[in-house]
Amino acid sequence: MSVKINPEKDALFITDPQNCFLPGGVLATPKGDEIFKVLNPLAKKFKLVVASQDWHPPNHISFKDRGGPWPPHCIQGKEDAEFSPKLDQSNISLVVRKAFNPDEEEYTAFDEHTRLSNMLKARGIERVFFGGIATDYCVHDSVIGALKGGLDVYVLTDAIKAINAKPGDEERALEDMKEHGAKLIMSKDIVEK
Ligand code: VGL
Ligand code: ZN
Repeated sequence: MSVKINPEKDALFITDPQNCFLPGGVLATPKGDEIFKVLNPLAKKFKLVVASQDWHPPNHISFKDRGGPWPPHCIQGKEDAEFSPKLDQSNISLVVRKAFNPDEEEYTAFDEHTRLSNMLKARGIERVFFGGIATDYCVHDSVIGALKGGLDVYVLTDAIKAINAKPGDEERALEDMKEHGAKLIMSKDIVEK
């Protein structure tokens, strides 16, 4: 399988490349920082690179003290919520923050708050290539959101990492994205036009 990049019609989407989801962070994905050696060079091949940022207020509904599943993480303005120092930010031209409403969980960056699909389509984007964290939460939900928004979606399986809160979450997320129409590829399948 080889996929040719068309910089006018293709965008790279880097999901939540934040300290809290990387080794040393409160919601670390094992080997999470390995995504950067794939994504940093790849980003140079795209004209439009978008990154999302989980951006919670301190009283967010997803936190355990409010009955949610997670310890406090990605709190607005804190070190934990910053992009990893390993991420080359020089190629990123748009950052989309999400899950900032205290009473709403939001694993997708492609919802009615951001209207991201429409914005990308208005710029001529037809295909979005996904990397980032976490396969079983924000990558999965953003991929489904982008597909529902009418975009063609490619998931870069060597540029994503899972939390795996329950065994098998990663496999189920990959299967579900595929069933919804996402194409699972490796970064080496991408060739420049
Ligand atoms: C995420 C758990 C909680 C993610 C965000 O970015 O996948 N996971 N908040
Ligand atoms: Zn979160």
